Amino acid sequence: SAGSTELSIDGMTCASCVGRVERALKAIPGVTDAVVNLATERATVHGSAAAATLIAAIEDAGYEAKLIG
Ligand code: 9UX
Repeated sequence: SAGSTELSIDGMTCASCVGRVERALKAIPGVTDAVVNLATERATVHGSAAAATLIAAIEDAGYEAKLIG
């Protein structure tokens, strides 16, 4: 695969938030999979999309996101 990106996400409070964020990420060209964990407030995103594009999509969905090491 083209690698993966780890993001921290702020503002998710229920399981439906997880679904919303995963759907937003999977809609981005180049994203092959996205897994969001409510408890850890992190997302693992696989594929070739730029981190800034991922963050913008999460913010458009109503959450805050940051790239983490
Ligand atoms: Mo749940 Mo998340 O009722 O934005 S969908 S809090």
